[in-house]
Amino acid sequence: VEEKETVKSENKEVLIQDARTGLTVEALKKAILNNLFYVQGKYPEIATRNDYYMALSFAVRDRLLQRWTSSVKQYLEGKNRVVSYLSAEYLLGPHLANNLINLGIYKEMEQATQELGVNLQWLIDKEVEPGLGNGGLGRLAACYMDSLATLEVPAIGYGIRYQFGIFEQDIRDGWQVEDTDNWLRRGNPWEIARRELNYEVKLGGYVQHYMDRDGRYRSNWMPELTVKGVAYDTPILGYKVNTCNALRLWKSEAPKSFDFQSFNSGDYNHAVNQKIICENISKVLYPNDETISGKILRLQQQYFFVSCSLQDMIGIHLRQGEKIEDFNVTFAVQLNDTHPAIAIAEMMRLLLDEHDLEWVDAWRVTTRTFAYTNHTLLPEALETWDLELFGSVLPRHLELIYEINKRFLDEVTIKVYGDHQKISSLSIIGEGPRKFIKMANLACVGSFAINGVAALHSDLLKKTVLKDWYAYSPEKFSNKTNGVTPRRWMVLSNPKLTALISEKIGENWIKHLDELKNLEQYADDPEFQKSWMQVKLEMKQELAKRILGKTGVKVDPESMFDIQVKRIHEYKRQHLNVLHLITLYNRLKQNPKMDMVPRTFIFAGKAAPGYKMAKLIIKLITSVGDLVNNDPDVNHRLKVVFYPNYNVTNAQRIYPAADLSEQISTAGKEASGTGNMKLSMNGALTIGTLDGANVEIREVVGEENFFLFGLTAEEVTQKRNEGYDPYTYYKSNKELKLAIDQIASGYFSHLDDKIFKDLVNNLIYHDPFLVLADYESYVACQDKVSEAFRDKAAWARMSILNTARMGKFSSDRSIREYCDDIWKVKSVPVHLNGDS
Ligand code: B1N
Repeated sequence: VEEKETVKSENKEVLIQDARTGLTVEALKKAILNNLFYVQGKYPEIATRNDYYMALSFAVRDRLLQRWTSSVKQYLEGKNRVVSYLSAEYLLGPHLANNLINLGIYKEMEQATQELGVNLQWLIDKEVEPGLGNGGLGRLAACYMDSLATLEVPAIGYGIRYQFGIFEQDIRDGWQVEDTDNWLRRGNPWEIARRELNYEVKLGGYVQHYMDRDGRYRSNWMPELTVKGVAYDTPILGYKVNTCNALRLWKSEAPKSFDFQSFNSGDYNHAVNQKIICENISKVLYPNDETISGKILRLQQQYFFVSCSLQDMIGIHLRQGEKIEDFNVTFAVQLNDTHPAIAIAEMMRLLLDEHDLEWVDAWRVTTRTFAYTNHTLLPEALETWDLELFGSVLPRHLELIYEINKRFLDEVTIKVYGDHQKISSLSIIGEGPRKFIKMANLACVGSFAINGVAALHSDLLKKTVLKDWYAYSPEKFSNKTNGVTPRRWMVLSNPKLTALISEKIGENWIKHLDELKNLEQYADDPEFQKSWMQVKLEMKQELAKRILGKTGVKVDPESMFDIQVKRIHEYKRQHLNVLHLITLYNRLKQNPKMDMVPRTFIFAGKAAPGYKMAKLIIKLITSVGDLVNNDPDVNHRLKVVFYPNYNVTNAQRIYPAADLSEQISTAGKEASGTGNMKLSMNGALTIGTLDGANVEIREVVGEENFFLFGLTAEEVTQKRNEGYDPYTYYKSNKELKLAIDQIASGYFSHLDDKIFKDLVNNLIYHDPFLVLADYESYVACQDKVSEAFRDKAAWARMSILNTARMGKFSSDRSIREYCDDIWKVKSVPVHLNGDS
């Protein structure tokens, strides 16, 4: 199988093909059989589905590695500036199909597997996705890795190789039940363990100070525990380019020395316990989205991966023969929210304590290295650490933060003379009954750039949470509106739409999403409209099948698929959606003969396991569903589905089937949203508030193609300041009152009037997210949506225009902006080794 053959390929860059690199059907078939035999140890007749999946994946991986080694070689030769993306979360989704697409061999592989008597889709569906993230923030990191590689930018993503990712969600008796996500159970063909690439990370203990022979103050951190971080690399290939970057995730282990010391002295228990403590650090992802837990283990996780990553970067930099003072020339390091913000103190520690720089020099390097992205305005998501707890884990960093803060506040005091309020708001250390460390402030002092993730969000940052920072250093601030990769979210998840689009305007749009605008000319073409809606119908039929299989609910693919899929959170207002649903139900009950546009309400999303109200909202959705789905008066005109275990795999199946995209957060609360972009790209129309990136989506698709409702961010603030009273809304709107009274009385819960009590009371007496204030406007807007859905041609036109105008929301555009404005990096085209 190893013999080489020279082939003439369409892709001129591939000159030599063999069973490990060839892209032809023959080469792929050989590779699969080869792997089945030599890697899985099976012959075809006894190979399992998993054996085939593994054999196929290794065949693909070989081809990635060929591009990877070429990329590394190219990068090292050219001494190119490298982007380093630090993120505690990467929500990658399954690799196999995505890699086939980016390699440009999907069709070839389909044929190869078919000739071997197995079905490619069947193998693709076998993959367990790495759920190493909670939601939008983790998924954004994954989209950005795809775009960096596609734009041929030298980059490394750093993070944590959680042994258990985000929990799997099961629905039992209408409630969310969590199950551990043992994603590594059958092995992971997409990673390469780099056992030799490991670093030690200290934790706890105390710091000794002394003066060395040169009269220099020295610090010696005597840790309570030392853990080892081992690198696991996942290749990330760009779309139809040779650039293949690394996602380097750290696994925590016990350093060898520990085992031996205790083992030799006979304390076997101690040795085993130490091992467990060390391994626990990368054991499990914290399942909270937008809330902080303040737990020691989470701080240890953050420091662990940041320290490994910085040590790794410094190693790479020095091995290139560069001076430590020039670190910031080699690397631009992006902090994905404050989760890795400890990097600023760790960089200082490494430069001062390990590389002997003076404070000013170390600070200069540090503040030219880091840039910080803020992802939320929610106060409960702003990370702080109890100072004592912080000092018990990172005693040296606490000293360094004091010093950073002291020098900074000296500067501030001169500038803002006498304004104590300002000084204390800029301080990294918060004062209260207990002192605390403000990670956002650490990130702001230590970074040369600060950005928000949508225009409105960046604007509100400057006016609210980072107001004093903006006044202090306005030059650091900019906006970088989020984007999503069209490779995964269109080409991979919606092949039929992709084919239809490409048939009309060619394939260039996949890399240059702005070219989708060439579709506009077909928006009024009845033939095209028909094909467009036919694809939508087929995707709805497929989803309907899955819904029936997973939930037992039979839905009508001709009905409007009204979709809200995202984490369950009060600010995202899934309960507002439910109130509308109940309202439609009541209208039907009161007038069963009325002519109503049939709707299928589809919800999906996980609730943080400790978030009571979010879990109650899930129970509300399923309870209303149980009643509505089986009411003969409704006669199938309304259906309610809670699609369990929302993740990347399921998202790929849901987006293409959406008619209506629900983006109904309280204005000013959703930093950007990215599901809104994916749904619109797939031809869904949006009903939404002026929040996050909705504002910009509406701007580009046109207000006539977007269903707008609700208070603006400014009106929300104003209403609160005036003393918002939800009860008056409840009392004065009949349909609203009826819906709420029904929930309260147990109408949807077999007359149990206690179960939703907290939810109802919260709504009518507090309503922190102004659900009741927006209800009327929302329902009126939904009525317009229903009317619009009756006119099939007009709807098709709006749907086509939505897709056609979404070019801006490619993550390629976002990454290009980061590269030009913040990182100052250029692309470096990669040639395959052995190629000229
Ligand atoms: O980041 C996404 C945005 O599109 C969303 O609007 C935003 O909600 C999301 C603590 C977070 N912000 N903050 C988080 C996640 C985990 C955690 O432990 C906060 N996620 C977002 C991408 O910009």
